[in-house]
Amino acid sequence: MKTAIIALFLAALASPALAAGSHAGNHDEAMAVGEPGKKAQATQTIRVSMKETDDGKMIFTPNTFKVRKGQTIVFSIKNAGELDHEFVLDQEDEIMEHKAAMEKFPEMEHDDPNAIRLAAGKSGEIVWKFTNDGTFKIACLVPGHYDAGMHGDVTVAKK
Ligand SMILES: [Cu+2]
Repeated sequence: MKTAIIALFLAALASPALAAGSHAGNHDEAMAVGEPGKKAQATQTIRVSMKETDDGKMIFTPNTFKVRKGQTIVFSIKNAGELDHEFVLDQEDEIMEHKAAMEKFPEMEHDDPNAIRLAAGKSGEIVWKFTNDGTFKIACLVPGHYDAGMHGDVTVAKK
């Protein structure tokens, strides 16, 4: 009996370690930044454009956001540039980890509720409920784009 319990315990310990090696490993965990929202509960729509600038930068406009804990926001996102861009919303350490993964595997595809990739001229939206206060980031993780300026800050205030 005791052996069986230890085996279960070891199996439970081993699985997160295995999952940590893959990008898909994070998806089942609750995210600090919040959770997918319901559009009917949204209290605000924020329009965001993504593009390259004439002086070689890549930007989100706007790139600072202030919301309140508990709020559901519709991010209405337009790629007004000429390249593919993505809008990824997450906590900073996840963004940086993901950025490094994208630099190694540029063809990586995502199907995450907190991220959207848009081709030039396309629009899309993310409906997001902010369940924690704190400071989070948005970023485009197409290799090189973050470093060209494609990131922004999301401050979630306590109610
Ligand atoms: Cu980009």
